[in-house]
Amino acid sequence: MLFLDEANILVKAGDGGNGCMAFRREKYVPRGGPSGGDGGRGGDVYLVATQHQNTLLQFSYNPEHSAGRGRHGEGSNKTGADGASIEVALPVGTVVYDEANGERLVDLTEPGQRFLVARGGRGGRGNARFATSTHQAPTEHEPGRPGEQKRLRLELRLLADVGLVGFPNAGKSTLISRISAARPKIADYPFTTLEPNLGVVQLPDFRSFVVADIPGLIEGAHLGAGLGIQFLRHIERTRLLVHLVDVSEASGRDPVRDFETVMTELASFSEELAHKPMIVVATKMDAAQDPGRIAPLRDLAAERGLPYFEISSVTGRGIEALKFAMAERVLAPATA
Ligand SMILES: Nc1nc2c(ncn2[C@@H]2O[C@H](COP(=O)(O)OP(=O)(O)OP(=O)(O)O)[C@@H](O)[C@H]2O)c(=O)[nH]1
Ligand SMILES: [Mg+2]
Repeated sequence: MLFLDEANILVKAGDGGNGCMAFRREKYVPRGGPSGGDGGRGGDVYLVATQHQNTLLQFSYNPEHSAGRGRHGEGSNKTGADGASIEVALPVGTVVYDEANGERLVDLTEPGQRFLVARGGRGGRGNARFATSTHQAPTEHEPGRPGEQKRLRLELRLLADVGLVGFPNAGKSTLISRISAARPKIADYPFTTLEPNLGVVQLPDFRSFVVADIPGLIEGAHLGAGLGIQFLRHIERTRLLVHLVDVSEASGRDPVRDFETVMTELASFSEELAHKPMIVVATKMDAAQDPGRIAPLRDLAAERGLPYFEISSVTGRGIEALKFAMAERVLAPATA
């Protein structure tokens, strides 16, 4: 299954500055030599691959990226300053196409990889450049050349940063629908989710991460019970698992037992998966009045040294705190 994130952006390199026409003013000389300086070069636009972003979401708010223009030349042979170049940071894994002809321009595979995507325009020459022994008072001067401008299509294959695991009906799909734009099917019966859903979670500072909602696990899943465990490969490369446990009365289930069962199934897929960083979440708190169901799960999490949260996707309780706890564990610091 391929989840694609896409964005279209416009990159504009800076125009070159115009060449200047000027003549020296000298005492007693009616017309001095030509002194018009050249225009500065326009800035370039580079694409740079970064590990500090993992979606293209921010480009829907910010589709235009322009480098600085070159300043015009001036008298006294003053060359205009060059325009400032800019770098557009894209997640590692982004493939960049030129919209005009569909050409694949670059595949950003390595962190720090840099690609010159739009070249700044050359500055025009000032009239001082046109002087020769037989042409001592040239008036020719050139305009700056325009900077390159391209419409780009960006494509990124999404990989999940966080995997939601738990029993069927634990509230995984409901949670992803609360924290992202994903709208998976939600229903009051087990195995509602048959295929993984990915959702992009956005933070107020425009950072984002990807959460995978997968089918529920039951006892014996590694032997094929329920939907089996093959779909766990979709969360194999995540950095964090969020383990949802239904603590409501209506479930009639034993939260600690559900937790242990899911852990056993994870371990039978791979030890690595079972030992990934994990957050334990007690779900459906709005429908849980019995502290006798909640406390043992909280204690178990504490015993194992796992962070523990209580949420209700119905009332919204605990959702924001959980979201930030996930972000903290999968995102690099904002400044990096
Ligand atoms: N009261 C209450 N009900 C909830 C809450 N979260 C989910 N539910 C309900 O629990 C049921 C199961 O929710 P889902 O989100 O489909 O559960 P799931 O874990 O995705 O289930 P599977 O896809 O079958 O593995 C639905 O009827 C939800 O409306 C909650 O916070 N409080
Ligand atoms: Mg589901």
